[in-house]
Amino acid sequence: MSATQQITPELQRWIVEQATSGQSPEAVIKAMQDSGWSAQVAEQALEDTLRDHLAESDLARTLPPKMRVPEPLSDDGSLSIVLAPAPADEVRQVRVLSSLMNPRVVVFGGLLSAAECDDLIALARPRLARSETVESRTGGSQVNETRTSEGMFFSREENPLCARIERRIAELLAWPVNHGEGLQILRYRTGAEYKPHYDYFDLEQPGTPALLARGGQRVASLVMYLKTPQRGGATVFPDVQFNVAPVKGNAVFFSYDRPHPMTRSLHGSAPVLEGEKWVATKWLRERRFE
Ligand code: PD2
Ligand code: ZN
Repeated sequence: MSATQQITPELQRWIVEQATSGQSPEAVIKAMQDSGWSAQVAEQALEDTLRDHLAESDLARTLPPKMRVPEPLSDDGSLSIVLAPAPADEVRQVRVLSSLMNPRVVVFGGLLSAAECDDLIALARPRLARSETVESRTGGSQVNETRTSEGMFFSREENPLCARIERRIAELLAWPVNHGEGLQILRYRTGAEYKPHYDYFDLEQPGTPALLARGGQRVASLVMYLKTPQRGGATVFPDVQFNVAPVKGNAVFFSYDRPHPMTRSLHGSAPVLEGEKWVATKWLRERRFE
């Protein structure tokens, strides 16, 4: 094809416009020939452009619809967010350490105090059990080899510490406390990991409708680090090769506006190589979660 016969985005738009306004392929090719295109190149351009256009619109039809997601308060490029004191809390300056748009990931510094991290661990420790993952085939849960941590769930606002942290998160992310699940605590001993996965519920699985009945989809996750391991244990986003260091008091937020891999929200916990890692995970739902 000569340099004068490049299929530019403008030409592609024009071809799609002609086709969708009812012009026959012959008329489109004739018009292109009249403006200097060879018949063969014009036919090829028409075929390629319409095939790509159809593939895109098929994808748009089969994608689950977009949902509203939480967005960290005033993430306008400022490097810290001042949270007004919620009841029983004090003014808190949370640092924005990193921010990515696609996938949407924000790393916060200083979300929890050292004492809050220690207290959550102390409350959770006696209740730890081998972690289970939500089993979306049935809507129940099961022990899973991809997740070698131990964990427990607090119910929402189960104690004053959980309630205070939940109010802080609600303010930071502008998402109501009652749209969140209770905090999940995980302990990873040396060697433990959580293989890459998505946190949203898979629409293909038969157990998903039962999970969605209680508050709709998960639309965002906040993983808060309660104990820094000596080595390893980063939270990883393999699609964009982005790793977050698990530093006590810090947190990583990520959202997914549809239950689809195109959100690039695949994430996992790299194995802890030395020491122990503890986290608290908060999942946020579309609607009120009861
Ligand atoms: O502990 C983590 O870094 C981690 C990684 C992936 C936690 C979760 N997922 C989770 O709780 O869903
Ligand atoms: Zn996860």
